[in-house]
Amino acid sequence: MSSKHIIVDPITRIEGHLRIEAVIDENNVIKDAYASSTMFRGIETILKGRDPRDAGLLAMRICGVCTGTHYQRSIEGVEHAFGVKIPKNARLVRNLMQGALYLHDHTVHFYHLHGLDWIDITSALKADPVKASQEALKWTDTPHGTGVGELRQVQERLQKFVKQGRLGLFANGYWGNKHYKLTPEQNLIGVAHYLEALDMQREMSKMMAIYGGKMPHPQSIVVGGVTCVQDIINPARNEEFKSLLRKARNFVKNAYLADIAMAGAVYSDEALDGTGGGLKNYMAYGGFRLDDNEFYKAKTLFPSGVVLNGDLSKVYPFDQAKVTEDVTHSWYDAPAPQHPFDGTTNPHYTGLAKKSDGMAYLKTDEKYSWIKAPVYGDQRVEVGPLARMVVGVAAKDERITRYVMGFLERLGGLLGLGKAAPASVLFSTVGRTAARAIETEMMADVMMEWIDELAANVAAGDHSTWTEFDFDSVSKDAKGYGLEEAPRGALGHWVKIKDGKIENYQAVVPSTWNASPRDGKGRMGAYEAALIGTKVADPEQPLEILRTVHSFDPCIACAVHIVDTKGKELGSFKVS
Ligand code: NFE
Ligand code: MG
Repeated sequence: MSSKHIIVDPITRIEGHLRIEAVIDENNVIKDAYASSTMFRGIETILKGRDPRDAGLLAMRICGVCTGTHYQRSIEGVEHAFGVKIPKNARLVRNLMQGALYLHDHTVHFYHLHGLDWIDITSALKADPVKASQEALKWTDTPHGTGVGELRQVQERLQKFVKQGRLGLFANGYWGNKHYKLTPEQNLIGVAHYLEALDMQREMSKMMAIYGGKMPHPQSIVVGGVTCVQDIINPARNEEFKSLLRKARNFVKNAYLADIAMAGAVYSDEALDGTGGGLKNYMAYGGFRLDDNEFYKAKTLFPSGVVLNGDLSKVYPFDQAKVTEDVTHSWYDAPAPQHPFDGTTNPHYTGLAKKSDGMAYLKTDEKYSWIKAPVYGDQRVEVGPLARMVVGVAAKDERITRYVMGFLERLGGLLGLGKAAPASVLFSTVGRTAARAIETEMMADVMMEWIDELAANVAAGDHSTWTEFDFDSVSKDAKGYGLEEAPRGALGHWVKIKDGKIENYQAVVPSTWNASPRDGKGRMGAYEAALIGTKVADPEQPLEILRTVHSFDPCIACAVHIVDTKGKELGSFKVS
């Protein structure tokens, strides 16, 4: 049987350096796939020996994309270790900041990182703006920025690029690939929203900056609470946040979600046949505390849990003790899979192998990635928005079920099924992308409740923002973890403190779970598994690989937490 290798390196429109090697058969169907991070960092190592109160400031530098999320997790790990309970205002503000991150990150992801895997930019030139404006009304009653004049302007802007012979920010796409299915009018709507989203993400950033002082890398969270006191007790600041939230929410509902319904309906065959489904094991650490109960006893917006083999009738409780990292196929040395409290980061790079064709290939039987392979119990799992929605539905969470069912009913209607689309459509690349939009809408709605709750709490006279924490009076030996749901999925920081200093520190991050290589038992990571069985229309333009990998929203800086100081060659795209 003949087989060909498709190497995509680097994958673009992601954060960091990721290489995918896929093997396709004579029908261009992917039979095997390997995901490799080609960059190394080392922040967990830097944290050793530090004062635990400083951990957040260092750990935040793991990533500026899911900005502030490592900062919060790190501080919560230390709070957990010392049993520090934060005031209600601090909890709400942390949720609002993290919620603003979701709005920002998911919007940027869909339009600027992933959208062009579905939207054919140049096809939009052929659209009739009048028809496109009517088309937009099919997907929402109150479309965003799709008046005839507005669409005509977008088309003119695009035309200018093309006439100059350079596509600028749209250069190097696989335009015209036959796996693009939207009509020119639908593509024009997508392009219009792509441009709008550039403005919108600025407004979403401002939301984070109101309570965070700046964005990226907010500065207002400390062990015990938050420092943005004036922004909390001043009703004008809360109102400013709310007014930005209203704007963001409108965009999410009338552009993002509408476009997802449109793309979901047009690409529904790829959802119905489960393209890109992959592992079908889903895990959430759970997150966004809804009350002030003790650590990990609070009710959370996203329940924690594990769903196996896409079986929504059962949800297994999540237990952090069952998390380990395996480095059999990762460029590290460790004697056995390790729980993060005892995890090590000892790099051992063994390189790629040059073959007779002169190309370098991953040594897939040995070590081939800077990402470790996390394992839950004895399972490889996927994390992220889809995992949160799946676990939420399986756990019968009322709110999540309502949003997910609302979307499936709408999709069923659009497809003329006469009933809701089956939940199994979620177990696909399209489903993963839809789940992210569904949770963005839910987040925008629930943030409206939180901002009102915050304003009401302050108005009732509670101005508390920080729980005094006297480091001198606590035991100097402690350990704790900060577990949450970052935009890309389950994120945990584990900290062990000895004699008042950090003795060990490990982060197990969403993209570590999803982008990981094989584990010691040869079982694939989530990206790898999701690529298997996908047909590539044109191996010279591996659009389908981008689609599935992008649907996870890779962030390799997060996944590895290390910097390439050697300037290693990242290779080039090659089909052989
Ligand atoms: Ni660098 Fe991150 C998120 C975290 S990814 S983007 O979301 O944590 O794994
Ligand atoms: Mg780690």
